[in-house]
Amino acid sequence: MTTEEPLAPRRTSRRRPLRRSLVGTVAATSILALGMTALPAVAAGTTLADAADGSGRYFGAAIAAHKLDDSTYSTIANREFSMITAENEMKIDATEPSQGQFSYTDGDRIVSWALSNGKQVRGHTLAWHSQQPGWMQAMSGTALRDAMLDHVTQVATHYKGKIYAWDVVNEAFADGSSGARRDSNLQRTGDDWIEASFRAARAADPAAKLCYNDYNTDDWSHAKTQAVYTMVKDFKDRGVPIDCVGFQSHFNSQSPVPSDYQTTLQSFADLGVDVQITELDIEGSGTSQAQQYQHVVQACQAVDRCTGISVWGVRDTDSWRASGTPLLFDGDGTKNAAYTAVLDQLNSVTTEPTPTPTPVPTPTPTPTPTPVPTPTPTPEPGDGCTAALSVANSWPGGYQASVTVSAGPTAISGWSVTLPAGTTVGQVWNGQLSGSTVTNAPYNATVAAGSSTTFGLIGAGTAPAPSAVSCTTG
Ligand code: 9MR
Repeated sequence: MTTEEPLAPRRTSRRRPLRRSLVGTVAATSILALGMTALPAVAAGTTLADAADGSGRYFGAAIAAHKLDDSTYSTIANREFSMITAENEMKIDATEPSQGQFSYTDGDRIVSWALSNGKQVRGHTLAWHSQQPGWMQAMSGTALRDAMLDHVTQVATHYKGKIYAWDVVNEAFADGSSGARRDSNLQRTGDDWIEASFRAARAADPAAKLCYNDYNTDDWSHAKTQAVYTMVKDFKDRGVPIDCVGFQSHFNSQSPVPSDYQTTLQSFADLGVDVQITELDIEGSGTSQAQQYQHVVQACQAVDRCTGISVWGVRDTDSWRASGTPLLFDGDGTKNAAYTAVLDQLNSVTTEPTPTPTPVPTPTPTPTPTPVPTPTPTPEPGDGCTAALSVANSWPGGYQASVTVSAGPTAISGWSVTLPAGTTVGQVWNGQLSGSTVTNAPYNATVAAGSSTTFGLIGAGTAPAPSAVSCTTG
């Protein structure tokens, strides 16, 4: 057990690039100078966030706003975690206590604490049968559907640009063997309430990853897992905007980590979505708990699109299941055996840096030729980018399409796509609509030479032909 000490805020984590310091850089450079190909050793991460960052993943936790004043709590949270989820503060009852009156004080506190300490934020959650305010619980039908979509739009807009991923819809499937949707007031507004929520979230914050999040979906053989899989596959097939699936992963002796957990994560990832472990806790203690934690981390590491793991609280005493001591820190803030197992497992997998080509030693220094400046090619009007439209889904009176914007042989730093005259567009994501022109969003202006980016739209009437859209740069 180690006593906790405050450390400086850690850096923001990003997927894939290795951010940890390299041990013995000087020695490694000497080896390369001698023409050998040994890679520099990577320093082991000493915190969960740094250790996870070694393979480009995040390690996060659920945080309660009122506990940030507890210095033991906030010191551990700041030091160990790179992704923050508000445990309750961004739920529907917290953010819209009266219809149309939004309250963001506690959610904002968590988001600004996270961002000012160099962390990212998972938003939890926009549409859920539980923790609804009284006014919403009393609603049904079209009024409820409208209120739900307004809630999704308002909250996602408020936090726009600050959220790594949203749990757009939480826990929409029934437990047991039915494979059915969970009955709820939201479900009774129509089966399409989930996709409608995702579309509204995409329109409000196009840069956030949009996740479906649930529990008891860890065992690949369970009906609930299969039902969620079928829905995600259908969404991908039909172009419903979904980017990730969250596995809450609350485990105990009645519901242990399943042996096919990795198969589950991989199967979802193979649908073309990221997977994330979003609310991990495992009741128990000592070696048995440590081994189960290690198994979970290992399963995530084995799946390339498993982008991160969050535990549901900081210390055992902070947990919604405190009596089961399910977390990585004891009540007094000391690390437990599971902590060490997780840290060691995270450190066992790193994304190696790309080896630098072995330099050939040259005994006599050769004068360096004066570099001849390469003129920057000026793109000709119209040849800097091309655009093609593809219909993902259509229905009587409308359609959903994606438009791929491709750069030619020169990188572009801004683009505009003109839709044919008469096109009526209701919604655009990953782009900004003005009249019949869609220009890049701030985050997808740059497209490398030969690469492409995509935006989406929902239109009325009949979709334009694939080549009826044109692209200009700038
Ligand atoms: O940890 C949360 C607890 O403080 C709340 O009382 C509870 C109310 O529903 O929600 C807990 O968090 C839940 C999460 O939002 C969704 N998955 C299950 C979590 C544990 O119940």
